Amino acid sequence: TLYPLKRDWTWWYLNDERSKSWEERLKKVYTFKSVPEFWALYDSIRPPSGLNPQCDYNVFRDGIQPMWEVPENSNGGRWLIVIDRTKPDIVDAIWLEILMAMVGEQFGKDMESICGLVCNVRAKGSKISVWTKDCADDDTNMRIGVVIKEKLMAASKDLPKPLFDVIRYEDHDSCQKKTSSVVKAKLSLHSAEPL
Ligand code: M7G
Repeated sequence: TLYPLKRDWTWWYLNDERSKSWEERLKKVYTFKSVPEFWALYDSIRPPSGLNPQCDYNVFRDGIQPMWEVPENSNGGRWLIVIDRTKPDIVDAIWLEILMAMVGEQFGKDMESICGLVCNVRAKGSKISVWTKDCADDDTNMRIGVVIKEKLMAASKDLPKPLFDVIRYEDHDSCQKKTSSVVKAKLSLHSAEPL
């Protein structure tokens, strides 16, 4: 294979079929193992902005299912970016930037702690998140967050405003038990603060 990736990644799609359970809505799309395979897939499917509300994309390390229940995620958490409902276009830019960073191994030794990337397309404002294995490992999660911030700041340099205001880390456990839409963040990084 030309330009193999260091690891294989699986792209998943969650459809918007209301009559089905969450698990039934989740489908594997394709496992890519090289740079050309990644771009062939990326170019042949809709960007997040083209999906119906309630759909998700997930790109996870091959072998890790994109759900809370599996051992790789059950003690994990996520770096979450909430996208302003009035700026749906920037979802595609943020998605591609973080996707390329992840598939391109930009997180160094912390790649081992990354499970995958999620985009939740929602009418109230879409969300993009990087799932990591251990929600208690603040040092690793902070380093991962700093790389996400650096990539998004670099991608924002010719824009009037940064692509994000804040990214927050929250554990999956609190997201599942949430009673409101607010979950207390363990860590946060702001675009307005120096790197
Ligand atoms: P969401 O899609 O993370 O956020 O969760 P949203 O509120 O912005 O739509 C919505 C619902 O999808 C949850 O309340 C669960 O019913 C289901 N769901 C989401 N995730 C990530 C999982 C998962 O990992 N496992 C299971 N079993 N259900 C999930």
